[in-house]
Amino acid sequence: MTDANTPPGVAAVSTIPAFDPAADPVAAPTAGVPLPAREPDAATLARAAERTAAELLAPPAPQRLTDVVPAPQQVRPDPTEDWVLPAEAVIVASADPAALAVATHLAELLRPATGYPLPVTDTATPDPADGIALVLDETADLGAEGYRLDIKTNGVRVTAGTATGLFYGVQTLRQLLPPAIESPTPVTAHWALPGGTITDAPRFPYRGAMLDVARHFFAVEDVLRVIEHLARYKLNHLHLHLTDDQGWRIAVDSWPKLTGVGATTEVGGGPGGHYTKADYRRIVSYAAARHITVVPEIDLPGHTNSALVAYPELAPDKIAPPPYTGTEVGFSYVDPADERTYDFIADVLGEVAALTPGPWLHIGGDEAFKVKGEVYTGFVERAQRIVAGLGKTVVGWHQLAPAGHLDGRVLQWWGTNGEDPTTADAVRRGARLILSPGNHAYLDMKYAPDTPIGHDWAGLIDVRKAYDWDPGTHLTDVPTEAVLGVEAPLWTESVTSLADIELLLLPRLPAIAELGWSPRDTHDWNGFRDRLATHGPRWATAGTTFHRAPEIPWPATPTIPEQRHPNQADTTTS
Ligand code: TNX
Repeated sequence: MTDANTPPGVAAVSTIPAFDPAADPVAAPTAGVPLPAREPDAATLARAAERTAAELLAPPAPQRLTDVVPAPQQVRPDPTEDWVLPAEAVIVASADPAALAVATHLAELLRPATGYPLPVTDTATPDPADGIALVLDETADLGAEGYRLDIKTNGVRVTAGTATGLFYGVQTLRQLLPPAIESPTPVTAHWALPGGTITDAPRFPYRGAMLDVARHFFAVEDVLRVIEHLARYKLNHLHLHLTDDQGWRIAVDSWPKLTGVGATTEVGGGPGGHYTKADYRRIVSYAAARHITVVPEIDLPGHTNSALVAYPELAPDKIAPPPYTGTEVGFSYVDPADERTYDFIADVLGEVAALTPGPWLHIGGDEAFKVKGEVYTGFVERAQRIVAGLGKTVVGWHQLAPAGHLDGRVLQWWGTNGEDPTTADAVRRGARLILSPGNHAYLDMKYAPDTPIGHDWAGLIDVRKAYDWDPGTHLTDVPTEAVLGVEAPLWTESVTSLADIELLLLPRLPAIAELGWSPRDTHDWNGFRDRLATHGPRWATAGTTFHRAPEIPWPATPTIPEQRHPNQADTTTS
């Protein structure tokens, strides 16, 4: 593998299989070169050494075209068309700023590990020419997010009707390169791609994950890392739970004490923190560059202790409660009987809407145990109208269901029992659903009793439990057409670092992503398990923490170092 393509300063070879004496023709005569009964002569030894070297240096077989998560709609392998990315490859895109941005993103993904220059250009009619072409073709009939990926001996072509489709084609392409592509520094490898064609498009338009930045605050950089994980698995929404009892995390100019006072706490007594408007814009644009829409949540009328500490006038008794750093829920609420509360909501939602290019505004609505019956529905209906007045589509937890319908409204269902007549009724009145069943999609649930962090109120969720359900049929009396998609929420009462986040996200996030993207007829636990296993070495190479779930046949290679959480004895036992 002393490759002319190897850039100077390249680190050690990472893809040569570990030397195995049992497979060594010198040490094990049956494996290859027959050795004479007595001492081998020099020529025989030289031939054996040559054979060993050739075997070790032979290019490893490329990934299989089918080893993609989420599973594509259609895969047609053609091993006669395998291709190797050359050092001089050029990435050429259609002459369109968004297509060019995807090409630049691809180059940025491939440059660190390959060390190749991978210049990016655009032209009216892109052609692979032993490189990679990203072709926008509105006549391609691939839908708003679909793509076709053709890998042939003369290069790779990704075709899509939109830049979003090209982006997803690029994510697939990335998974088809060897795991070493995830290395942050140059490595020598045979950058082979399996020949054939993939044609792909998602099952559901909404595929998301939620990060609770209120219970514990996470720096912008951590959120950007989470966005990268979403993008890799073709998720297109990041829901940020921005406010809760333990902290208010988004700057609001018209109510400055929300962050001035309300952001200084978090679960366990840590310092908290908040996003300035510039921070939030940075998150939004980083997400947008990865074709991900941010869904901001301001949780109302409950989960508002941090706001009440800052502005006691919003509290029912007009007395500031003490700051809260515990993990109970359901005790706080803004005063639904005071007009000032609705001024507050209009101001806050107005500023958040102005910062948010996406169509959604999430108003929470969960666990407001002390605001009951008509007072609750009346409050929600006013809040829904405020959102509509801002030109946004309202999203709320499914507790919003009994409130009056408002055009386009979306309920996020987090129940654990699919018999939910109240939600089914709201759907009959026009609501659409995002499914986040607590006992399948809640990433804060433990995998197993010994998972060092997380909850278990909705049960344990191992990878199979996360994977084995159907969003299209999960709720009784709710038709598939009412399901906008799926979302995996990560609540962070027990989560304090990026490593914690990743431990709970991986490998379950890809399972939820597959439910959102892949056609139901590809659903197959055994196949998923095998495809998912190929991602272990990728995460390991990228330095990403993940749970070595015992039900996944991770490849037995030394390329997966143990990823251990500091609190964790051993994640491999259940
Ligand atoms: C319920 S799910 C909550 C959150 C907690 C979570 C812990 C939902 C809408 N509300 O306030 O963080 O359980 O799993």
